Amino acid sequence: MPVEQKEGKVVLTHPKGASAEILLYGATVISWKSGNKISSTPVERLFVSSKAAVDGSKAVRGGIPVVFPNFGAPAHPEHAKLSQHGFARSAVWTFDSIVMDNEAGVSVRLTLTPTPDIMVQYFRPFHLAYVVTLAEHQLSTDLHVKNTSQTTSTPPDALEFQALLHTYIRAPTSEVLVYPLSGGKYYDKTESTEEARSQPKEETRTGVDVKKFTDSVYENAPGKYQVIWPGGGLEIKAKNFKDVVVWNPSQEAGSKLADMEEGGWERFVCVEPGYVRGFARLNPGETWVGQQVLTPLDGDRPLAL
Ligand code: TA6
Repeated sequence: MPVEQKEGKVVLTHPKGASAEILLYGATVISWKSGNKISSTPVERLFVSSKAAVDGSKAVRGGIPVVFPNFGAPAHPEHAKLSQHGFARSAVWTFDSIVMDNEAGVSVRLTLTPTPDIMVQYFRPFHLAYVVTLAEHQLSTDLHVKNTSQTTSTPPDALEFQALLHTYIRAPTSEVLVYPLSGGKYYDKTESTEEARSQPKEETRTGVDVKKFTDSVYENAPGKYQVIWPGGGLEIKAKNFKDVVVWNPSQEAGSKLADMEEGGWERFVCVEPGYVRGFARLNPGETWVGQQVLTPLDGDRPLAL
């Protein structure tokens, strides 16, 4: 049964054993089990805290939360009433259709349009579609944002937004390295003052570790990343997500998260493709698509990038 809908989630099963589970709440992927070219046995590739709410009571602490229309605290006047990371990860999406179901893989489409709860905090019309595709050794997640405004005002009713896929990669935090960020410009959100947080830094490390509290926003990042640890790894390819965030709260911040399991900060790194520096802008009728493709690596050495 390649696509099953049950208990508020959609379960995808690949003929060769891979699987994925997507909550309709937040369109959050809460599980992705996959083998790789060396070992066909599917293993869980994402981290979800055992204390995470998966009952729709709050955004999931783990998996792949969908962040839209704002990343972090609202910075755009139109987002003033929104909470951190926007409403998409806390809204109930609609299962729209099965896009593909064959030997190559299985793909489903979820949609979100303004609900009454959204409209009390955000006035703009929009249409989101989230297409999740499971292949034998790959998971793709594509976010389609459309400005559905019908007005012909001058200037046109533009939709300005940020978007990010907040991917929690299951990995040994003390040993994981993220490539290739060297030479990139990033903003360090762990700095104690707003002034320091707003000053760009240059990344000098070949492989970025998260051995300490890390919350770095890399602007205009490469768009292809490798997350490597002894004995494992994951490749992330991103399209139109021009930036990438690397986050691990360590015990310092992780122990303060009510839905973070004890020591959970030692078992993941967030590598989050996003459009978060500045705002993407769509005129009426225009659509933007951000894509993330996750592929388990066969070993723990960075492939030629
Ligand atoms: O993506 C990193 C970040 O923005 C951190 O600053 C931290 O707040 C994290 O997201 C988790 O945010 P959440 O609202 O899910 O607790």
